[in-house]
This record gives sequence, structure tokens and C-alpha cells, in this order.
Amino acid sequence: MEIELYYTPQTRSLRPRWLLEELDVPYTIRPVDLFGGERNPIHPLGSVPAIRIDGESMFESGAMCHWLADRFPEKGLAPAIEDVLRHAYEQWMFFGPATLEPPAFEILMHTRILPEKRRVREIVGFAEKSYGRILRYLATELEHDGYLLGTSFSCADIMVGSTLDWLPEMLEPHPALQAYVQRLTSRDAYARAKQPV
Ligand SMILES: N[C@@H](CCC(=O)N[C@@H](CS)C(=O)NCC(=O)O)C(=O)O
Repeated sequence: MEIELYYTPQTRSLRPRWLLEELDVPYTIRPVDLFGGERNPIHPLGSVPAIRIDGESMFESGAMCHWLADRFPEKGLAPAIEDVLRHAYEQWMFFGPATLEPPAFEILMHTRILPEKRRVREIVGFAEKSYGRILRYLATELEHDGYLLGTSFSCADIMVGSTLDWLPEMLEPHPALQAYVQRLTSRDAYARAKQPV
């Protein structure tokens, strides 16, 4: 299988790259200089990441992670559909991009990414309230020493952990979440996925 990842560092591209490293399957990085003005040639909107597998392309970091984790079942990063853990797995796979990510992204946009004159303080206040509420709940789910599915790491931890890592200062009131992110980011595959290309 030929896997090509269209990738820009410091973006959601980390998710599929981290997963590919966890899966330990060969892949080729096709760098996209997004911050230098380049557009992703295989994404209809020019965004990153996108992946090409044996010539077929796919975008949406969540979709590609979902597919890749299922495609290599022997690696154990996605419970099988008949496994009792599958419903929790699906829930967390979607919780990452659908619930956790939107307020985190608003905070990032209006505190760091947009030029100062375009930042809206009210959006930050609203998003911080929403994100804080979500984090309080998530901390109760991760009071144990493990992962979202219990004792075993899964692709859902990539979807959730990669977003939690965006705003480490928001985790300060939650030692359980700090410890969880520390567990995730100390994985060898994560370190390999952060290597410069
Ligand atoms: N929901 C998409 C979001 C893709 C996205 O917005 N990517 C950002 C980088 S993290 C990007 O390419 N932004 C520049 C642009 O879309 O023009 C995903 O998870 O893949």
C-alpha cells in the first residue's frame, strides 16, 4: 500500500502522522508550506492534512485517522465493530473534532492566530467558558492512569490528545488531564511524528 501524507508542521496534520507512526506502516510525507502561502494540491480547499492511498485521496484528519486505524486491525488501535468498546471508541473519535476542538480553535484564533486587530475578546470569553466546562467533564473521565478506552491506547486518544495539547495552560486546573497529555506526548510514536521533515 502506498501512503502519501500532505503535511504541514504545527497543524492538524500531526494527527494522521502520529497515527501512521503508531501503526508503524511506511508512508511518504509530501510537505505543504501552508504558512508560506502554498496550498495543498490534493485538498479541494487547499487545506492540510490530506492523504493519498494508492492514488485515492481523502481529506479530514478525523476521517483519515478513523479509516487508517480500521485498515490495520492487527495494530490494535481501533476496537472491532463487534467489540463492546467500539461505541465508546466512536464517541471519543467524534468528541475530539466535534465537541472539544471548536472552542479550542476559537481561543487559538482569537488569542494567537489572527492579527491583533481582528481578534474579538468576547469570542475568547465565550469559548473559554465552553472549553472549560468540557475540560472539567473530561478530567472526570481521565482520573485513572489510562486512556479513553481504559487501559489501552487507541486512535481516539490521538483525536482528543492532539487537541488538548493546543492549549496547555487551560489544563492547569486539571492535573488528570495534564498527566494524560504527558502520557500521550511521551510516546515514541508522538516524538517521531514531531520530527522535522
Ligand atoms: N476539519 C479539517 C480542518 C482542516 C484545516 O482547517 N486545516 C488547517 C490547518 S490545521 C488549514 O489548512 N488551514 C488553512 C486553510 O484551510 O486555508 C481537518 O481536521 O482536517
